[in-house]
Formats: sequence, structure tokens, C-alpha cells
Amino acid sequence: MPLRPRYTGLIDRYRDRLPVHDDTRIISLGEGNTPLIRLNNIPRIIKKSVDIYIKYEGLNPTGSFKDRGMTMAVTKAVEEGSRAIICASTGNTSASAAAYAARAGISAFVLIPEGKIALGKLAQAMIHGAVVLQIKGNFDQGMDLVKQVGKQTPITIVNSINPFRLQGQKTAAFEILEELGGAPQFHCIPVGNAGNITAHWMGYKEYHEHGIVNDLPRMVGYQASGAAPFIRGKMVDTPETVATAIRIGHPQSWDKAWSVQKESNGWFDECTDPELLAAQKMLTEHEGIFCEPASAISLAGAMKDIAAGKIPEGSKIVCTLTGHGLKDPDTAIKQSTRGVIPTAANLDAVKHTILENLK
Ligand code: AN7
Repeated sequence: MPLRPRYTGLIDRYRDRLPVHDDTRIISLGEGNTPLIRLNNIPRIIKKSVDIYIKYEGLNPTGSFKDRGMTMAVTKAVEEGSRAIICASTGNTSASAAAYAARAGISAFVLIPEGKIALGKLAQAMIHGAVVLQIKGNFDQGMDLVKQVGKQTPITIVNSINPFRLQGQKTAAFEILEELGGAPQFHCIPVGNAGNITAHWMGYKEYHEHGIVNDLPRMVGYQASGAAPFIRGKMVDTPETVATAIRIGHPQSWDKAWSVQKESNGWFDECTDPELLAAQKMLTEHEGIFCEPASAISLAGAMKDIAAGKIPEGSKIVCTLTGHGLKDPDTAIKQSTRGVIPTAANLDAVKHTILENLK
């Protein structure tokens, strides 16, 4: 007897709440079940008495929350007899699609924007054997092309317009509710295509409707200032941000996300690139948590809205960190203050550097 049942992925765990059959062949890499980490130092540094929990989705198998949706989407694609999947991606979806296609033994085609994909994500798509099409255009243009391919070929689209993606991703809300024993007052989350905010709200509502919990959070979605259609109130044609994951101007779940905002009595807000980078750095240096720039916007936004009083002191807040920091090593290295210190290979030089750099 194992001391604890083996964790075999979120489809197995939430089988009764997901569209699978007893004989469905599940394509899983053990995704989900990610840590919910309470921040110890940042509330003290910002001098606010708030309870902030980080849902560290970067610890999924390919390093982002996309795996929750991808296990479902690829499982269903295989069940329906599909031999190939396709997506447009700012990076994480392509990495996840590539990995799950490899696991399933089917082909993956991924369209990525030229020059604007973080190095780790590109490496993942390539090493897993996906066919990587680098288009002379941005994510939104790639998404348009993928939709056309989907209409004309039997290839399954695994972007979040595939409803199974949202089904898988709603399980993150289940985990949060189970762990906290109820809903946080606020759930802060990065928004690009707005699939994830939509999926979380589905999950929260599902447990609420079934009487498993009595309360619901207010959903707060954050966008980078240069790519903020929900704040502008209209699509953005030339999105720009250092947070390449959310460099999206035409969100695919536009209507759904507005419903989430209204139903949950939440709001959308924006953060500048310097603000989200500062939050990324704060998390790494003061909490030991490394996320990619797009993910840090959830904390950047929360800190801003706490300072503005929109999120009152005493609140319980969950911030989703959607992707691991290792996804984007270039930005991490640029962000590091100390750099590397060239040191002679002798004890005196090493001791000297240590003494100069003690905290
Ligand atoms: C780290 O990979 O759209 O609002 O093509 O990678 O559900 O789109 C990535 C999105 C947030 C936004 N954080 O989520 C893609 C892609 C990270 C992301 C988002 C993405 P949605």
C-alpha cells in the first residue's frame, strides 16, 4: 500500500466534474495540484495587513497553467480520433500543446509571432517536436489563421476557444476553494485572451452552485498597459509589452470575460511594464518565487489596488502566477541587479567578494 494515493493528474482527480468517460484514454503529465503559497514578506514590506496567496501555476509540467486545459483538450482530441492539433501562441500554449501531443503520439503545429516569444517557450515547442511556424505577424494574426485552418482541415484547434481547455482550467478554482475552505474575497489574475479568468469563474460558480462553498470571489483581471483592450473598451491592433505572454490585442473570450466581471462584481485594471517587472523582482527577491513577467501582473495589480483602497485591508486575496520565471531567462537576467561578479580563482578574492556583499 502506498502511504498516499498517487497523484495522476487533474482529470483523474476531478473525473466526475469533467467531460470524460470511464474508458477515455487520458493524456496526462500529472498536471494540477499546484502549491498555494501565502506571502510572508511582501505584505510587511508594503505595510498592509492583507492575506495574499500565490497560486503557483508555473509548477505545472511544462511550466504554465496551460497544461490544465491541454490535458483535457488533447484527451478529447484523441478520443475523437484526431491525429493532429494546432494553436496560435504567445509561447506557453505552444509549449504545452507540443508536450501533450508528444505524450499522445500525435502531431502539433504551432504558430508563433516573430521575435516576440520568450526563449524557454520556443525551446520547449522545438524539443518536443512540434512543427513551429514563425509568422511575420502577432498573436492575433496567428489566431485568425489558425481558425481558418480549423475550418478547412480536420486538425483540432487547442487554443482556449476549444471549450475543453476551459473545462480543464476550471480545476484551479476547485483546488483553491478546497485548500482555503472557501473563496478568497478577491482573485487577481493576468488577462490575455481571457480564457483563464473565464475558466476560474466557471470553477468557482460550479462549487458554489453545488453547495460545496457558500461564497464567491470578486474577479480582478489585469492587462499590460500596451495591450489592454479590456481597459480601453475596444480591441487593440498593435499590442506591445515586455510581458510577451499577454501581448494580445484581440482577446478570444471577450464577451465571456465581461460577463465574469459583471457577475463577480469585479473589475479590469492595467499595469505598466515597469510595474509588472517590479512585482516580478519583488517576488523573487523577497519570497523566493520566480514567475514570468506576465504572471507578476496579478501581484502588481493587487498591490496597486490595495494601495488605492479598492482591495481593503483585511482581505484574503489569491494571485495566480500563470507561468514559471524560467520561461523567459532573458528578462530575468536583465532584471537582476547584481549581475555576475568576475572573481579570481583564489580564496582571498572569494572572501573579499563575500564580505562586500553580505546582506
Ligand atoms: C503566462 O500561450 O495566450 O487570459 O498563446 O502565457 O487565458 O489568455 C498565453 C497566455 C497569462 C493569459 N499568463 O491567459 C498563449 C497565451 C501567461 C500566459 C496568460 C497567458 P489568458
